[in-house]
Amino acid sequence: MALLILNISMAMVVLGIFQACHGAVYKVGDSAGWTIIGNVDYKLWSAIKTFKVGDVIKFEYNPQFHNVMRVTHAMYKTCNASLPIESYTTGNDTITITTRGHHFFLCGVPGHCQSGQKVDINVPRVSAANIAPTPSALVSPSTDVKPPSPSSNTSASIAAIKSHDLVLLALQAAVLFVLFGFSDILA
Ligand SMILES: *[C@@H]1O[C@H](CO)[C@@H](O)[C@H](O)[C@H]1NC(C)=O
Ligand SMILES: *[C@@H]1O[C@H](CO)[C@@H](O)[C@H](O)[C@H]1NC(C)=O
Ligand SMILES: CC(=O)N[C@H]1CO[C@H](CO)[C@@H](O)[C@@H]1O
Ligand SMILES: [Cu+2]
Repeated sequence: MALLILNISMAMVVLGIFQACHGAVYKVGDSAGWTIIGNVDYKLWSAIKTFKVGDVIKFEYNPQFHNVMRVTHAMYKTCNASLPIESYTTGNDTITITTRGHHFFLCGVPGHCQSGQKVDINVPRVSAANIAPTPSALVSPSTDVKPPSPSSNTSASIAAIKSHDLVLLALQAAVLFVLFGFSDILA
């Protein structure tokens, strides 16, 4: 019985890690939120993130003073809020990214976009997520590496396998190891 509970809880830990990885929640502006106060650099905020399809973008703000509009690139560039693709006004808006490419958002309150309240959520069209390591790739990493040119292309492809994914796999391996280790002890 204790073993069963242990197995279930371990499975939930693995599942939790998996879900956390495949649908991260990003709060725009972090603790500052969606605002014109404090000159939050939303360009920098998004530039240092690696967004993926399935991620959730969260806008938190006082709906009396701000809103969220998804717009085209041209409207984003010129802060034109006259014909948004989508509008959000709850002050606690969560938007799940379902497609690759750029997703442009701005605040439609006059002057706010011009003050920098706009953000570009970019999911790279060709991303490292496309070449996620498969078990076979991890077991035999050297088979498809060309020996004559180890410099540029090999390092490029290794860098493409995001360390994030490797950490995840290592974590899952560790959890499974603990699971089997405990099973042996209790059995
Ligand atoms: C704003 O965008 C809308 C929709 O694309 C367009 O019809 C309108 O002419 C634009 N206004 C300005 C001032 O650029
Ligand atoms: C926003 O909504 C989520 C649930 O959709 C809730 O858990 C969270 O507390 C809300 N945050 C604020 C600031 O209202
Ligand atoms: C053999 C091979 O794939 N060569 C490629 C190495 O990477 C450069 C660009 O980084 C490509 O131009 C080569 O075709
Ligand atoms: Cu605003």
